[in-house]
Amino acid sequence: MAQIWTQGSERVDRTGVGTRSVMGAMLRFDLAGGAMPLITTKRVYWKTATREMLWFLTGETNIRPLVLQGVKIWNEWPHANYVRQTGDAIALEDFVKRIADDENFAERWGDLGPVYGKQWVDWPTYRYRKDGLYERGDGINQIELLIESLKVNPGSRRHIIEGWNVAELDRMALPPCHKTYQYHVDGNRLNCVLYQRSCDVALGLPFNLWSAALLQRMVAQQVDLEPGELVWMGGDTHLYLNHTDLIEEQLAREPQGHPRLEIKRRPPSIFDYRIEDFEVHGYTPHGALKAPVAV
Ligand code: UFP
Repeated sequence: MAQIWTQGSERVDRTGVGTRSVMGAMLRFDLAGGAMPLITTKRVYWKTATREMLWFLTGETNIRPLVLQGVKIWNEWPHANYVRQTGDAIALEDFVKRIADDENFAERWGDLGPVYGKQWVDWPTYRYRKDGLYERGDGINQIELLIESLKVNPGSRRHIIEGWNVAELDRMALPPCHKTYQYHVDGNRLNCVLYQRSCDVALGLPFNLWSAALLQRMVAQQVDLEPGELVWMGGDTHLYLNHTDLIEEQLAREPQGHPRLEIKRRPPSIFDYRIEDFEVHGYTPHGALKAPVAV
């Protein structure tokens, strides 16, 4: 954060807010002993990030299940889309309440398009017919294939989950940021490299790090390996110019404590985890810091 804030180049970005940004960044974390990259210089709502990860794994792309759990992180996008398309300047809170109360409304306006969940567990395929036209084939469950390939062929260099489905980017509310996960078996340890093409370091990164480590822990548990190293790699790694207060406050704070994640049971499959399965010990962060998300 300090490096980007002092040395990053200022650029105009899609949202019009403006950022300071560096291209190409790396962070490494050893997850041995339950250690987690859970930021302590502000409170990170790890349960919210965990609920989002479990939602990805269901293949769901509608915000309604998140809204019903009180998770707000995706609300801005369908709201902005609704306002743009209908011209109805409904307040965000009222929009979200309608998503919760009205299933039909949610179906029409709560979907984010084929984002992470869809691509991870149901990547679309096409079958060409004799007449030259094509029809939908069965979707590909990348997560299931990953678990299988880690078990059957641990030495492979092809253990990848990919979110960047080029053909469907234009239908996604937001093209995937944490787009590529690659796993690597080293003895009894499971390592992971995450490539994130675009990173809002103040608001996005704390979530993205937690979630990547969480997924790595779940995958490791399912294939009977110990969690190893998480290597995070960023493309456009930036701080928004309207996050100044948060950034300066956070940079003035000292990290404190060593949070650990306990997974309390071993569910029968990667798709069977529940929020109650996760407990964090030793998390004593500084207070929460708020800043506006650039939509
Ligand atoms: N962003 C993240 N992490 C995420 C996510 C979004 O940092 O998991 F979904 C940020 C990065 C960027 C913006 O600031 O959201 C996406 O904008 P763009 O698509 O223009 O890169």
